[in-house]
Amino acid sequence: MSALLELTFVLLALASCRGLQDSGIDEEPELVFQPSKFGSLWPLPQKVQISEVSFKLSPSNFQISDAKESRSGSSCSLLQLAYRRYYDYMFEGVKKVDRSARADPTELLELQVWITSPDTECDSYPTVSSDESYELSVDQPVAVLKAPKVWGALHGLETFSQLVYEDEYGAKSINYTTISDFPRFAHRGVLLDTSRHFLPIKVILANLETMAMNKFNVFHWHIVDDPSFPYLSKTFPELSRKGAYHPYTHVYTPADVKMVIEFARLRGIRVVSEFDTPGHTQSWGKGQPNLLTPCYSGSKPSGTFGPVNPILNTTYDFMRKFFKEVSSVFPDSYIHLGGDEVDFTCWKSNPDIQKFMEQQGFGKDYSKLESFYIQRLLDIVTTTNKGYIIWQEVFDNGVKLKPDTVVHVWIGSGTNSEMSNVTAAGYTTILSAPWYLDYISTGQDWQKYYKVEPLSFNGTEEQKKLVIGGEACLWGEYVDATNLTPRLWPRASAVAERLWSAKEVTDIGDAYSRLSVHRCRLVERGIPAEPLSPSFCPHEYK
Ligand code: CP6
Repeated sequence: MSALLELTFVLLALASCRGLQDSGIDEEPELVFQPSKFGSLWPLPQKVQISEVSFKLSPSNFQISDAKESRSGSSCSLLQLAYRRYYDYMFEGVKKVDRSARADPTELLELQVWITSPDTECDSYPTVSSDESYELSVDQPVAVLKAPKVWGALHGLETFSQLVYEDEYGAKSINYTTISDFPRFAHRGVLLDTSRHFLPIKVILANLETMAMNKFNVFHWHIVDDPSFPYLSKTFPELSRKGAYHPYTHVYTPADVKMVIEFARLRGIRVVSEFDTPGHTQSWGKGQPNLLTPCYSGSKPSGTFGPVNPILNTTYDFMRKFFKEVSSVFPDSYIHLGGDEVDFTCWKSNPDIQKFMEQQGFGKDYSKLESFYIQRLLDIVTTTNKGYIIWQEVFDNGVKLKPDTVVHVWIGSGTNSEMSNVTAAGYTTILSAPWYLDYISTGQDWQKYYKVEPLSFNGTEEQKKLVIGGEACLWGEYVDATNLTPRLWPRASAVAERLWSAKEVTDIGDAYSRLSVHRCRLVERGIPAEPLSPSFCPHEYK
């Protein structure tokens, strides 16, 4: 189906259904569906020129291959696997008839992938400073995708696959196109929470695949929390044996974790694990006696437990061993250490903690005790040679942080003073406050996420450079395998474009047109992404 026909269908759908206005955010003017001159590209590349001239693509003649000049040979399995994935996405369901006859002169026969830098990074892990840029030229006789590193090539393959459409006779086509592209922000993440509900590996991998289709590059794995501890630790196997929802079925074994990390790497995605302490740790207490603070009721222990006990040496011995393991299991150079929402009630009730507070001269200020714990934890993690990310409270409490600490802002609006304060203090920052996708309401709330401008806070140019990106968060209280994908997609796609595309890309009508088609593409690729409005997808008629 041609892009034009595809769009006509959507137009018809809109005309026959006047529900769009009702389904939008109340004060929004009605979005009129107008085909974007950028087709269905999502997120929109930095520079795009698409001409009217088109070429045909046939499954039997078309191939993706390494350019002769490419610095990465056929030995780069990351690229070879990506060629296959994208070939399959482009020709899904199209019969491969053997047309050994000459190709049509207007046919595009090849996409050549040319890695230009001597160190292609084929066998490395992506990092926050990876070069993700690429240049794509779709022209006869061959299209060329040029990228310094494999990471840009992966993004370019996704873009190329998004340029392919069906003409009115069902033949695959692509227009003469020139694209030059790179991300606006280096850190573009999605947080999934596998503690409130266990997420089967299959669901995590499907999410990583969808992240790649949206050029996200960080999977923030909020792997454990109060309700369950599904991470199987080799050093402390009791943690998941007692703390997981089920000791065998609801755990991530070392092999599972490896698979997630490799699947993500092959798509240019970093896996940043979060082991949140000292709060949010109820599940840790089940398999690690004496780790949590016993709460008191009057002069007696009440039998309940609070945050990690910060006054025992054994706590720090445990953390040293635990984070030594974590730092070797997860290859990323950052670990997220949490530090959010510490409830002081239990600490206040405990006489030993009260005594310790007095000895240390902390008075009644329990945030000083929290800082005391975090300070020691940061020193421990520093010895593993990892950088760390912490939730904003740790900064707010005045903990002494290494200059390269990343502060994750989750409270307030995008324009909040927290962004000003954190960057004024010289810290690198990630923004999540406006992007809590577990919060749902009726209507097109993707527009609310889309309209956020991450750099709209008060601050100097120097401060704004410290904002390395953001994350869409999908907390797991009401999310499991049954509803994760439609709740996250395509709403997270709005965040993806905000973090990738140029600052000036803010036309909500154009975004709506492209996102509608992008959402149909996700569904066609097997991702059950929810609809934006009353509409239908062209593939429903195949
Ligand atoms: N779990 C953890 C959560 C939240 C946080 N940390 C959270 C708090 C408030 C809202 C949404 C999520 N569920 N560990 C805060 C970072 Cl509105």
